[in-house]
Amino acid sequence: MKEIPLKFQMEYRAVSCKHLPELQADVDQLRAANKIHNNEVFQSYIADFKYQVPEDFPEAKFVIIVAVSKPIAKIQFQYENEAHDVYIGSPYYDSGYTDEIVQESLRKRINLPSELKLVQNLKLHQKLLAVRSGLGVYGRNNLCYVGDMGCFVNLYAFYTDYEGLSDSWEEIKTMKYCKTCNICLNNCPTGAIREDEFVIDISKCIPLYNEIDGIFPDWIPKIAHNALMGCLKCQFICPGNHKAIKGITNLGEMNEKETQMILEGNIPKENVQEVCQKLKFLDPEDVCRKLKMCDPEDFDRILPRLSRNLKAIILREV
Ligand code: B12
Ligand code: SF4
Ligand code: SF4
Repeated sequence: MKEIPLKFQMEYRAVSCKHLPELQADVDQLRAANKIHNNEVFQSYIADFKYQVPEDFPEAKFVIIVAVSKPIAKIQFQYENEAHDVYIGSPYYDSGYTDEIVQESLRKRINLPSELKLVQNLKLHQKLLAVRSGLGVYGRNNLCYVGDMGCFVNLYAFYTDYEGLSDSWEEIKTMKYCKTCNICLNNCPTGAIREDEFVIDISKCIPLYNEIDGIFPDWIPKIAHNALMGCLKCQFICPGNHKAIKGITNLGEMNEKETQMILEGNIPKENVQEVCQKLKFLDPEDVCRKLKMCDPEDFDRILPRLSRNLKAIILREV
């Protein structure tokens, strides 16, 4: 049986399915108050999320929310005799464990009898579930913080028909540091984090634009771009991450030639495998984060995005 490597921390909570209507009510209230932005891309990610017992698994009794530590990564690009440390947000690179491994590890942790099921569900607002279960708390940047792992975690949700779990249910909580802290608000380069409203303005949130193809909107300041994919400005400096930030994964170095190839968006076939391997890049097409490492065969599809994002960081060209 495969297990999550020991260097990663894993925590979980179980929520009885009887709370699903309450979870859905949390989201419905937010929607009714017009706090869920109607940005098309954002809506395409969350439109079919629903807290309800899955139709094809009516025996489900609990939904288990799991957090597994996932440090951010750093890769050094050599360009015109200068070294540029470029960071990659935690969802976008392969750290060595897969959904299947998380699932198997969870089975073992909860001693799931072999005749019972554990079914992953990607169509849930996972942070809310994590916070409601008491596994984590919200930060002002709207991320979910789980103990010493900070917000550098992958979240996973699984339904199970196992009844031998205890129901964990809490009020929605904010991280205690946030009471007296404004750091992320002041450091967000686009003003997505707001003074007077807890829910961030996701239409201003950089990952919404740099995860996908396209030209960056010109209201994003040139100096805002800070990660090969995603954005780390509200996470790097957050006191809630002071322990987790020490565990950055070092992905090594891209030499001058490789950097140039990525900037030009043109990698000869014979180099693709190696570049792909070094970047350990996950397929961002799957926004629900199936954590499938980008296939070298498919790298052509991702390359324009990487090239655009790297140019924005190293050359400040957008
Ligand atoms: C859509 C999406 C995005 C969108 C929108 C982000 C967003 N804030 O919604 C974009 C592309 C911008 C994005 C960016 C990122 N994402 Co994202 N994303 C998702 C996805 C698919 C859905 C999120 C969602 O449901 N949003 C809807 C909003 C409404 O939900 P919410 O933020 O929980 O909102 C709740 C609170 O606002 C609360 N609330 C309302 N009022 C109040 C008031 C108070 C006082 C309190 C305490 C709470 C509260 O109620 C809301 C729900 O009812 C999830 C995966 C999943 N299936 O859940 C990953 C996920 C949230 N993303 C993740 C990550 C890591 C990121 C990035 C950090 C990646 C990066 N490095 O760039 C950034 C962070 C941006 C940010 N500051 O939020 C992780 C988060 C891990 C964590 N520790 O929280 C997830 C869970 C993926 C995963 N499985 O690991 N993401
Ligand atoms: S930077 Fe400060 S306000 Fe923002 S999430 Fe972290 S502790 Fe909270
Ligand atoms: S991810 Fe970047 S743009 Fe989005 S809220 Fe955080 S700092 Fe702002």
